[in-house]
Amino acid sequence: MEHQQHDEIKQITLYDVASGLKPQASSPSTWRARYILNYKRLPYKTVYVSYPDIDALWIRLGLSPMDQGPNRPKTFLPVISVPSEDGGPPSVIADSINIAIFLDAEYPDTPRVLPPNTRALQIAFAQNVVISTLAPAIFPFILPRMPATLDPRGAEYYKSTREKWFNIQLDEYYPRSPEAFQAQLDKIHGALDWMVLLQQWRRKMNGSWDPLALRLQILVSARCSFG
Ligand SMILES: N[C@@H](CCC(=O)N[C@@H](CS)C(=O)NCC(=O)O)C(=O)O
Repeated sequence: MEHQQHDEIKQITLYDVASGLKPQASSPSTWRARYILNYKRLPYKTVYVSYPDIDALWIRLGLSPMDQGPNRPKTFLPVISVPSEDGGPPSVIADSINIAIFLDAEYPDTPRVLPPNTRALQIAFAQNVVISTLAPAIFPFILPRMPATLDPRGAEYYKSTREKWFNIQLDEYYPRSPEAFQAQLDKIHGALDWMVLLQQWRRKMNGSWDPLALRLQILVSARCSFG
Protein backbone atom coordinates (compact mmCIF):
# COMPACT_ATOMS: atom_id res chain seq x y z
CA MET A 1 0.00 0.00 0.00
CA GLU A 2 2.75 2.35 0.97
CA HIS A 3 4.55 1.44 -2.22
CA GLN A 4 1.40 2.18 -4.21
CA GLN A 5 1.04 5.60 -2.61
CA HIS A 6 4.67 6.31 -3.38
CA ASP A 7 4.08 5.45 -7.04
CA GLU A 8 1.05 7.68 -7.18
CA ILE A 9 3.00 10.64 -5.84
CA LYS A 10 5.78 10.06 -8.38
CA GLN A 11 3.40 9.83 -11.30
CA ILE A 12 3.75 12.36 -14.13
CA THR A 13 0.61 14.31 -15.08
CA LEU A 14 -0.12 14.92 -18.75
CA TYR A 15 -2.54 17.79 -19.41
CA ASP A 16 -4.49 17.04 -22.58
CA VAL A 17 -7.23 18.83 -24.52
CA ALA A 18 -10.75 17.79 -23.45
CA SER A 19 -12.97 16.51 -26.25
CA GLY A 20 -16.36 14.94 -26.73
CA LEU A 21 -14.78 11.72 -28.06
CA LYS A 22 -14.29 8.40 -26.31
CA PRO A 23 -11.48 8.07 -25.51
CA GLN A 24 -10.99 11.82 -25.33
CA ALA A 25 -7.37 11.97 -26.53
CA SER A 26 -7.50 13.45 -30.02
CA SER A 27 -5.22 16.48 -30.31
CA PRO A 28 -2.18 15.69 -32.48
CA SER A 29 -0.07 18.08 -30.40
CA THR A 30 -0.79 16.32 -27.13
CA TRP A 31 -0.47 12.91 -28.78
CA ARG A 32 3.18 13.77 -29.38
CA ALA A 33 3.71 14.00 -25.61
CA ARG A 34 1.71 10.83 -25.06
CA TYR A 35 3.75 8.91 -27.65
CA ILE A 36 6.92 10.04 -25.89
CA LEU A 37 5.70 8.96 -22.44
CA ASN A 38 4.51 5.61 -23.82
CA TYR A 39 7.71 5.05 -25.77
CA LYS A 40 9.74 5.61 -22.62
CA ARG A 41 7.24 3.54 -20.61
CA LEU A 42 6.95 6.25 -17.98
CA PRO A 43 3.82 6.03 -15.80
CA TYR A 44 1.49 9.02 -16.10
CA LYS A 45 -2.08 10.05 -15.60
CA THR A 46 -4.02 12.30 -17.96
CA VAL A 47 -6.01 15.36 -16.93
CA TYR A 48 -8.31 16.74 -19.62
CA VAL A 49 -8.72 20.52 -19.85
CA SER A 50 -11.23 22.31 -22.06
CA TYR A 51 -9.73 24.87 -24.50
CA PRO A 52 -11.12 27.95 -22.68
CA ASP A 53 -9.59 26.75 -19.39
CA ILE A 54 -5.99 26.40 -20.64
CA ASP A 55 -5.08 30.03 -19.71
CA ALA A 56 -6.15 29.45 -16.10
CA LEU A 57 -4.24 26.15 -15.97
CA TRP A 58 -1.04 27.89 -17.09
CA ILE A 59 -1.47 30.52 -14.35
CA ARG A 60 -2.15 27.83 -11.77
CA LEU A 61 0.96 25.87 -12.80
CA GLY A 62 3.14 29.01 -12.82
CA LEU A 63 3.84 28.98 -16.57
CA SER A 64 4.37 32.20 -18.56
CA PRO A 65 2.68 32.55 -21.98
CA MET A 66 4.93 31.48 -24.89
CA ASP A 67 5.02 33.33 -28.19
CA GLN A 68 4.61 30.73 -30.96
CA GLY A 69 4.28 33.26 -33.79
CA PRO A 70 1.24 34.96 -35.30
CA ASN A 71 -2.20 33.33 -35.10
CA ARG A 72 -1.05 30.66 -32.70
CA PRO A 73 -2.05 30.25 -29.05
CA LYS A 74 0.30 31.58 -26.36
CA THR A 75 -0.98 29.10 -23.80
CA PHE A 76 -1.55 25.57 -25.01
CA LEU A 77 -1.28 21.85 -24.36
CA PRO A 78 0.53 19.48 -23.96
CA VAL A 79 1.91 20.39 -20.55
CA ILE A 80 3.42 17.85 -18.20
CA SER A 81 4.05 18.12 -14.49
CA VAL A 82 6.83 15.91 -13.15
CA PRO A 83 7.07 15.51 -9.37
CA SER A 84 10.54 16.14 -7.96
CA GLU A 85 12.48 13.34 -6.31
CA ASP A 86 13.21 15.34 -3.14
CA GLY A 87 9.75 16.69 -2.35
CA GLY A 88 10.46 20.09 -3.96
CA PRO A 89 8.13 21.72 -6.49
CA PRO A 90 7.35 19.72 -9.63
CA SER A 91 8.95 20.51 -13.00
CA VAL A 92 6.25 21.87 -15.28
CA ILE A 93 7.05 21.69 -19.00
CA ALA A 94 5.00 23.00 -21.93
CA ASP A 95 5.43 22.28 -25.65
CA SER A 96 6.03 18.83 -27.07
CA ILE A 97 9.61 19.49 -28.14
CA ASN A 98 10.53 20.81 -24.69
CA ILE A 99 8.85 17.76 -23.19
CA ALA A 100 10.99 15.49 -25.38
CA ILE A 101 14.20 17.35 -24.44
CA PHE A 102 13.31 17.32 -20.73
CA LEU A 103 12.36 13.64 -20.57
CA ASP A 104 15.44 12.54 -22.57
CA ALA A 105 17.63 14.38 -20.03
CA GLU A 106 15.67 13.44 -16.91
CA TYR A 107 15.32 9.73 -17.69
CA PRO A 108 18.59 8.79 -19.43
CA ASP A 109 17.89 5.08 -18.97
CA THR A 110 14.82 5.26 -21.20
CA PRO A 111 15.05 5.19 -25.02
CA ARG A 112 15.97 8.61 -26.41
CA VAL A 113 13.41 10.40 -28.54
CA LEU A 114 15.67 13.03 -30.10
CA PRO A 115 18.81 11.87 -31.86
CA PRO A 116 21.82 13.95 -30.78
CA ASN A 117 22.90 16.85 -33.03
CA THR A 118 19.66 17.10 -34.96
CA ARG A 119 18.13 20.22 -33.38
CA ALA A 120 18.91 22.51 -36.34
CA LEU A 121 17.41 20.02 -38.77
CA GLN A 122 14.32 19.64 -36.66
CA ILE A 123 13.73 23.36 -36.29
CA ALA A 124 14.21 23.87 -40.06
CA PHE A 125 11.86 20.99 -40.75
CA ALA A 126 9.21 22.19 -38.32
CA GLN A 127 9.33 25.76 -39.58
CA ASN A 128 9.61 25.21 -43.31
CA VAL A 129 7.82 21.97 -43.90
CA VAL A 130 5.26 21.51 -41.18
CA ILE A 131 4.29 25.03 -40.15
CA SER A 132 4.64 26.74 -43.55
CA THR A 133 3.64 23.91 -45.91
CA LEU A 134 1.83 20.98 -44.36
CA ALA A 135 -0.34 22.83 -41.85
CA PRO A 136 -1.97 25.25 -44.34
CA ALA A 137 -2.48 22.33 -46.77
CA ILE A 138 -4.44 20.25 -44.28
CA PHE A 139 -6.24 23.01 -42.37
CA PRO A 140 -9.25 23.24 -44.74
CA PHE A 141 -9.88 19.51 -44.26
CA ILE A 142 -9.44 19.50 -40.50
CA LEU A 143 -10.55 22.82 -39.02
CA PRO A 144 -14.22 22.75 -40.09
CA ARG A 145 -14.63 19.30 -38.53
CA MET A 146 -12.96 20.09 -35.22
CA PRO A 147 -15.83 21.75 -33.28
CA ALA A 148 -18.01 18.63 -33.67
CA THR A 149 -15.34 16.58 -31.87
CA LEU A 150 -15.00 18.94 -28.88
CA ASP A 151 -16.92 19.56 -25.68
CA PRO A 152 -19.47 22.41 -26.15
CA ARG A 153 -17.35 25.14 -24.48
CA GLY A 154 -14.25 23.97 -26.33
CA ALA A 155 -16.13 23.96 -29.63
CA GLU A 156 -17.33 27.54 -29.18
CA TYR A 157 -13.83 28.70 -28.24
CA TYR A 158 -12.22 26.82 -31.14
CA LYS A 159 -14.62 28.22 -33.74
CA SER A 160 -14.29 31.83 -32.63
CA THR A 161 -10.48 31.79 -32.27
CA ARG A 162 -9.82 30.07 -35.60
CA GLU A 163 -12.27 32.28 -37.49
CA LYS A 164 -10.48 35.34 -36.10
CA TRP A 165 -6.91 34.06 -36.59
CA PHE A 166 -7.36 32.81 -40.14
CA ASN A 167 -10.02 35.32 -41.19
CA ILE A 168 -12.38 32.58 -42.35
CA GLN A 169 -15.85 31.20 -41.74
CA LEU A 170 -15.26 27.63 -40.56
CA ASP A 171 -18.43 26.38 -42.28
CA GLU A 172 -17.19 27.62 -45.65
CA TYR A 173 -13.55 26.60 -45.30
CA TYR A 174 -13.84 23.00 -46.57
CA PRO A 175 -12.84 22.82 -50.31
CA ARG A 176 -16.15 21.85 -51.92
CA SER A 177 -15.52 22.20 -55.65
CA PRO A 178 -13.50 19.38 -57.30
CA GLU A 179 -10.88 21.93 -58.41
CA ALA A 180 -10.41 23.40 -54.94
CA PHE A 181 -10.30 19.91 -53.43
CA GLN A 182 -7.61 18.76 -55.88
CA ALA A 183 -5.55 21.92 -55.34
CA GLN A 184 -5.53 21.25 -51.59
CA LEU A 185 -4.50 17.61 -52.16
CA ASP A 186 -1.62 18.73 -54.38
CA LYS A 187 -0.37 20.95 -51.58
CA ILE A 188 -0.42 18.00 -49.17
CA HIS A 189 1.56 15.87 -51.65
CA GLY A 190 4.16 18.64 -51.84
CA ALA A 191 4.62 18.53 -48.07
CA LEU A 192 4.75 14.72 -47.98
CA ASP A 193 7.58 14.74 -50.52
CA TRP A 194 9.60 16.62 -47.91
CA MET A 195 8.90 13.90 -45.38
CA VAL A 196 10.15 11.23 -47.78
CA LEU A 197 13.30 13.28 -48.40
CA LEU A 198 13.92 13.53 -44.68
CA GLN A 199 13.59 9.80 -44.27
CA GLN A 200 15.97 9.09 -47.16
CA TRP A 201 18.49 11.52 -45.66
CA ARG A 202 18.23 9.82 -42.30
CA ARG A 203 18.78 6.38 -43.79
CA LYS A 204 21.96 7.59 -45.45
CA MET A 205 23.27 9.34 -42.36
CA ASN A 206 22.37 6.92 -39.63
CA GLY A 207 20.78 3.72 -40.79
CA SER A 208 20.86 2.23 -37.33
CA TRP A 209 18.43 4.64 -35.69
CA ASP A 210 15.37 2.90 -34.29
CA PRO A 211 12.49 3.48 -36.77
CA LEU A 212 10.04 4.23 -33.97
CA ALA A 213 12.37 6.89 -32.64
CA LEU A 214 12.46 8.40 -36.12
CA ARG A 215 8.69 8.55 -36.26
CA LEU A 216 8.67 10.21 -32.88
CA GLN A 217 11.33 12.60 -34.05
CA ILE A 218 9.17 13.64 -36.97
CA LEU A 219 6.15 14.00 -34.75
CA VAL A 220 8.05 16.11 -32.28
CA SER A 221 9.58 18.14 -35.08
CA ALA A 222 6.09 18.72 -36.33
CA ARG A 223 5.54 21.16 -33.53
CA CYS A 224 2.75 22.94 -35.25
CA SER A 225 -0.33 21.02 -36.08
CA PHE A 226 -3.91 22.10 -35.91
CA GLY A 227 -3.39 24.32 -32.87
N1 LIG B 1 4.14 23.80 -30.31
C1 LIG B 1 3.12 23.21 -29.46
C2 LIG B 1 1.76 23.34 -30.09
C3 LIG B 1 0.69 23.01 -29.11
C4 LIG B 1 -0.69 23.44 -29.55
O1 LIG B 1 -0.86 24.32 -30.41
N2 LIG B 1 -1.71 22.82 -28.92
C5 LIG B 1 -3.10 23.13 -29.19
C6 LIG B 1 -3.92 21.86 -29.12
S1 LIG B 1 -3.86 20.98 -30.63
C7 LIG B 1 -3.64 24.04 -28.10
O2 LIG B 1 -3.48 23.74 -26.94
N3 LIG B 1 -4.28 25.16 -28.45
C8 LIG B 1 -4.82 26.07 -27.48
C9 LIG B 1 -5.65 27.14 -28.11
O3 LIG B 1 -5.97 27.04 -29.28
O4 LIG B 1 -5.99 28.08 -27.38
C10 LIG B 1 3.50 21.75 -29.19
O5 LIG B 1 4.05 21.10 -30.08
O6 LIG B 1 3.30 21.29 -28.10
